[in-house]
Amino acid sequence: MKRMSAEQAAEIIQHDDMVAFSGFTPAGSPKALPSAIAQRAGEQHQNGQAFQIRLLTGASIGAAADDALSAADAVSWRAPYQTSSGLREKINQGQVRFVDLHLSEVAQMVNYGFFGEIDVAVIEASAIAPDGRIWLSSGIGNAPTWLLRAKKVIIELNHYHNPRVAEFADIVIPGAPPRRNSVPIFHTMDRVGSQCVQIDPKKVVAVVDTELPDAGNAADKTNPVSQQIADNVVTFLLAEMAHKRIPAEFLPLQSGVGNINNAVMARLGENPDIPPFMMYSEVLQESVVHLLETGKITGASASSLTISAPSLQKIYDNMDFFASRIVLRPQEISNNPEIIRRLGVIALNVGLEFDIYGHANSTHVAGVNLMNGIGGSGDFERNAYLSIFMAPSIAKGGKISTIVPMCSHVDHSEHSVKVIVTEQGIADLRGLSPMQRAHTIIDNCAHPLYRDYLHRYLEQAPGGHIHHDLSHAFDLHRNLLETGSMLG
Ligand code: 0RQ
Repeated sequence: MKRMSAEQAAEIIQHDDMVAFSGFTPAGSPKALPSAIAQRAGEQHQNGQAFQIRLLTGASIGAAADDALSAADAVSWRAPYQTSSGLREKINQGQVRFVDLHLSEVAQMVNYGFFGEIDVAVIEASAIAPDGRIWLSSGIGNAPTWLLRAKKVIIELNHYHNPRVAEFADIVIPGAPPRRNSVPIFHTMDRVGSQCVQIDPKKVVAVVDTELPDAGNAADKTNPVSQQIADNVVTFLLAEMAHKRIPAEFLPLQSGVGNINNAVMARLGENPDIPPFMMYSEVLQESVVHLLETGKITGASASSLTISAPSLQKIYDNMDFFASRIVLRPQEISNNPEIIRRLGVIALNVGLEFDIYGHANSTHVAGVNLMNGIGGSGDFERNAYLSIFMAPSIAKGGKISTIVPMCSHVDHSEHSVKVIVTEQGIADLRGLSPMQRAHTIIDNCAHPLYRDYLHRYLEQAPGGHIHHDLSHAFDLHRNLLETGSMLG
């Protein structure tokens, strides 16, 4: 297998190639090739040559990597999720074609050829054997599928990782329809696959040695609003337990990323009335490591360890403790609808806005500008035992209400959103008709600044089963776009 520098390996990649990166969030993503590809694009452009790749990933990659690639105009097409401000700008200017996909579906779509062939996979590995066995690192994502489908494979062999990281991996690839077998995961921590991926070693065209930690995401800040939302979520879950709608041993949790989710995990962790529980999630963030240590979390399944370098080091230093408590799966398994439904996962995600009937917008500000993408939120919320959506009731100091008459873009529909929680309170929508939902959401979740407006809208809106005034449903959004504030 040919050892070479990242710059030499980048020469293998050609204009318009479909390139697929390993990892899920910065965890397990390539560290050296993104900037080498950006540099190659810059050089090619200077020589008057076209050079842009089409880029598939697991979820986000390091924001710096997406920023570098988009700043160099190195990407023409991108899927399925991103969190970089530079790339976001290019997408919203129409310069990069972005396809926003449910993360569980991407591997299957590639297997069926929905996006054509993968020319080159760039995969971070913790180890590689001459016979073509490849061990991954702190994020699995779609790497197993990329390894099997790509015509050529570039391996970033990252010596930073403890080789024992592969003990977390449980790699299984579901078969093809119409006779696809069930994935026999009947308990959060069940292991059903292997620790490595076997490919034809002849496909490995380059091995690039690196020794780099996963790029950290911006540190989450705790704030009183997030804390209040977290308290409301805990109150709701305790009431569900008291009503025996959550069994005494609790149910596995999925938790998204960000301030609010971190606050929820911390509050659940410190509450003595919440029993020890498990996570069946897509990302494990910082707070989970601590809760595994205290025993509050007894096992965690995900696709990546999206944690700081010191926390990852702590895990590597205590592998005997963590190896049986963490399992990392390909994202089509961590986010698999069949398993999420079977295990009765409680899904905790954050949205940008909700309408008075319970539709949720997670992705497009004022219906037009992409924020990040749907990520795995849809995989979980549609199939969860309880889908809980959270948000502050206002954004931008009150210029924006996150409760609006009609969502300007819908990612999650009223048919599957079960509970909405803001710092104002809890709207439990189960069993409520649309008109009951509207009153509950306005009274319990909307900010007092916007409650009268929303009630007035509802009173004046004509309709049948659902009431809407189609000529005024987007007045708040129009005000925002025209004046910078929803109240005008
Ligand atoms: O902007 O930072 O400039 O003030 O949006 O909002 O409240 O900090 O919340 O960081 O948790 O992000 C939905 C984007 C929330 C995220 C979203 C502005 C607000 C702020 C961020 P500023 P907050 P968060 C797990 C599951 C989809 C993917 C997903 C997300 C900024 O949670 O991308 O769930 N979710 N994945 O001021 C205009 C509104 C707004 C608004 C907030 N209504 N209009 N701007 N903001 N509401 C992860 C994976 O899938 C890998």
